[in-house]
Amino acid sequence: LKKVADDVRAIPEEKVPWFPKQIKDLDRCNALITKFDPEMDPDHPGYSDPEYKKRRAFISELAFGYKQEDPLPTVEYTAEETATWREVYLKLRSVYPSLACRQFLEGLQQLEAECGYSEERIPQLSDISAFLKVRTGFQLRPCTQYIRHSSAPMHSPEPDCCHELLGHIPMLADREFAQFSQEIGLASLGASDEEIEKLSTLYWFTVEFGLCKQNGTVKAYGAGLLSSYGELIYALSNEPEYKSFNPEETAVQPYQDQTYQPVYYVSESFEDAKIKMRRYAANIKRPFAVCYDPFTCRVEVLDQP
Ligand code: NLE
Ligand code: FE2
Repeated sequence: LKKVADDVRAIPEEKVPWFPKQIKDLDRCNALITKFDPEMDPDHPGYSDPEYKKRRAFISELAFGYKQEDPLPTVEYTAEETATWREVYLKLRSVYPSLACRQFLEGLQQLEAECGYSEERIPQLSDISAFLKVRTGFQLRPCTQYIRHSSAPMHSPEPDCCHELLGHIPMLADREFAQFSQEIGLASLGASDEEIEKLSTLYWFTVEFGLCKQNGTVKAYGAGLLSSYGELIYALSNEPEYKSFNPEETAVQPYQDQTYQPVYYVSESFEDAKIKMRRYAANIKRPFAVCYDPFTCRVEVLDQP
């Protein structure tokens, strides 16, 4: 606490709300609730399966109690869970070469070669975290380690291990994309609720459901597409509407989180998306600026005249 206080001394206190400045501070940000919890949502595929709900609750507890100094939890998956993973993996794997962007395919190939990714077993977080750390500097904290209900392998209303491990991880092995994600995160620190709402919409239409052009064809890079066979096929069919990515407009587009999106945003390239996002973030009004210091792995708060 003393250290945090030292850092903000130069800036009047009321100007800087609390936000995490180092990884350990994320221990205070664990109280995440997902909207599509099977206990509350009658449309959740696991809603009337008490065994499933018990298992899901047990696995999600591992993440709630996690502290930075703890080892990443390992889950012993059951034969039924592994069978769901296999089905999801094989189905998606068969369409990735034609529908996923180049960066995703490269990341997945490396994960298969070096990190034990395969249809045979669900990879564990500690192996993946070590893999990512040397590539892009990203590290994992426990996320949703439970798996979707076996009755609906091609689309889940909530994130699960298929979504995290197949949707997000291969992309986070790409430097340009990892930097793009970091831009959004830094922009959100200490921003107003209204700005955060816009940033989460931007995150939704890029990191989760983004499309990009590659060699004249549209490909998927969003994790919510790359972990859902159903939506991946739909997003790249001629049914949905496409708009070109433009942060000011994208930030206020209403979105769908229960089923497939009616509209997707297409970026010219990651480079282009990153430049546009950086410009957008620079225009967000905050009475201070933030900067990530890679030597201390801390976010520094700078006074802004
Ligand atoms: N619909 C996605 C899937 O089936 O993997 C999960 C969405 C997470 C935002
Ligand atoms: Fe996600």
